[in-house]
Parts: sequence; C-alpha cells; structure tokens
Amino acid sequence: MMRTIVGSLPDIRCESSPLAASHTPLLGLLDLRSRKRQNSNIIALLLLVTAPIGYAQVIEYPLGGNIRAEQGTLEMWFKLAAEPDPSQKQSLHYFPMFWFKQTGEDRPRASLNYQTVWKPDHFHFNWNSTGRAIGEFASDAYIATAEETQAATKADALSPGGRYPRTPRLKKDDWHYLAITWTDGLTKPKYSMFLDGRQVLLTATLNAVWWDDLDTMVLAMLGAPYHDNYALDELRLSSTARAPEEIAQIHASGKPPAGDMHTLLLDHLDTIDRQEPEAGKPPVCSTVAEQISGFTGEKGGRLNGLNWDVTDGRFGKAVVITGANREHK
Ligand SMILES: [Ca+2]
Repeated sequence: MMRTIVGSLPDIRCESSPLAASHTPLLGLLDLRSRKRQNSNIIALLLLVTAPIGYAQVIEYPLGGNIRAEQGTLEMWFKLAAEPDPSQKQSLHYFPMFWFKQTGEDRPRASLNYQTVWKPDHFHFNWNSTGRAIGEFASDAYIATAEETQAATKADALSPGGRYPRTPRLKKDDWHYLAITWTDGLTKPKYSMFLDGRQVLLTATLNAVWWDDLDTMVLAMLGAPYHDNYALDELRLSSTARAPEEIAQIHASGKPPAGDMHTLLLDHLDTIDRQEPEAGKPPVCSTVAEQISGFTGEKGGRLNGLNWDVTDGRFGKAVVITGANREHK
C-alpha cells in the first residue's frame, strides 16, 4: 500500500541512514592554542580530509541527468548556526558541507569544507578535489574573519595586496548565497567560488577530475556528529558555468534562482514527501524538486536518517541539517 504525505511537517521521520555513531579520534590531535603545533595540525587536517569517518549523507541527489560533467554551476543558499568566536580558543569546527561521491568509494571526489582549524576566529572555506588518485586543495581557502578589521596573517594571503577579499563576512543566522562554477570538467577542472554575488576564489585549475560514472554518483549534503547545524535552501544545478555578472544579478535580485534553459535540477526545498512502501517497512522521505531528471523515479533529494528538520528558509521553507545524532541522544 502506497501512502504519500506532502507537506512541511517538522515531525516526520524517515528511514535511517547507515550513520556511523563515533567521531574521528583525529580531532584529539589538534591543539589550536599552540602555533608550534601548526604543522602537525595541518597534517592532521589532511588526514581528516582523506578519512571522512562518521559523515552522513543527510540529503542525497543522484548526479545522473542532474549535472553536466564538462561545465556547470551549483548554487545554494545556506545559513550557519555558529560562527568563529575569538573568545573560544579551543573551539574547533571542521565540517564538510557537501560532496560529490562515487558510490562504493571511500573518499569523495570533491567536497566543500568549512573549518576553523587553523584559527578559531577564522572561517576557511576550501574545495578539496580528490579525483582518481591524488588529493588537492583548490589553491587557497576563502577566509572570512570574525571581525572585518582584524589583522590577518601572511599565511592567510590576506595581507595588503592579498588576492582575496575578506568580505562578505559570514554571520551565523544570516542567509548566504553560494555559487560554484566549473569548466573543463573532463580534463583539468577550472573552479571558481562566489559568496553573496561576489567572486571570493579566483579561478583555479585543478588536476583531479571529479567525475567517473555520473549514474552512480551523488551530490550529498552532509552531517556528522558534533556538526554545526546548517540550513540549505534553493538548490540549483545548471549545465553552464554561469557568468560572474549573472551570479551577482541573481543575488541582487532578491529572488531565488529560477528555472531556465540551462537548469538541470531546481529544488526549493519547500515540500517534503513521505512514502510508506508497505506495512512494516520504514518510510522514505524526499524533497519535491521543481525540476529533476527523474530517471530512477526520484522526486528530489532523498532525506536519510533523523538529523534534519524543516525550517523557515531564505525563500519559503528550507531543510536544516542538525549536528546531533538524535538516535544517540
Ligand atoms: Ca525554499
């Protein structure tokens, strides 16, 4: 018997994902208070990057039919529940926000991470591109300090004449608009990142190809034990690398990205669908996208486990990925 409930119901619960309950012990290696430990911190960070233990794919979108390997744009609005705090010298945040992952592989092909590992009062956003064999970061990280007037270190590439703007500052509880574009995706991807309509990472050429078999790959929004909450809204995947001018215009318009001839996937995250395949089987929840390939019958992003909620979005409703593993509360 099939039953479908459509609505934004904060209390609906769905089939559990295989979430690992334990957190990585590597976190214990990090000591943010000691500059002398910086090198070992970096080594530990790299280990973290290549050992995604305990991360849960809270929202999964199939990539087949929904992304173009050669070039494209990923856009989303997001809202963080925490921000760097200079008074919390021992605070540590290192979390992947989303990744492209080949089913059956341990490591993601590419991921966007935010972290305060290097300095507790700085956000570092970095794009980690693993590819088939090697791991690499996309040039430098985008860094947003807690205080816009705060002095930055040379290592942060933010000294006078540095390459990257320090604004927009990322504030907790504020919605921010992220856009990532790529071209040459089958050879050496050229990657750019924009925040709130402004380019914050200059175009970087990477050696690692992110794709293999798109039909067995997913785009996954991630949660982990002790993960900060973050909310996701208005996800769009496009078949072209949208121009910086268009991205700025979209942000300035005050409207969500809309479907057009280049749109492959568009999910407002306004509606959750719950289906109960048959009695005794756990229900399956998904978002209901405005546009999705539907090759395998999907309605939108599949929602796994318990670590999500419906919340007020930048536009309409949104889905918030919650850090605590509710099954273990
Ligand atoms: Ca929405």
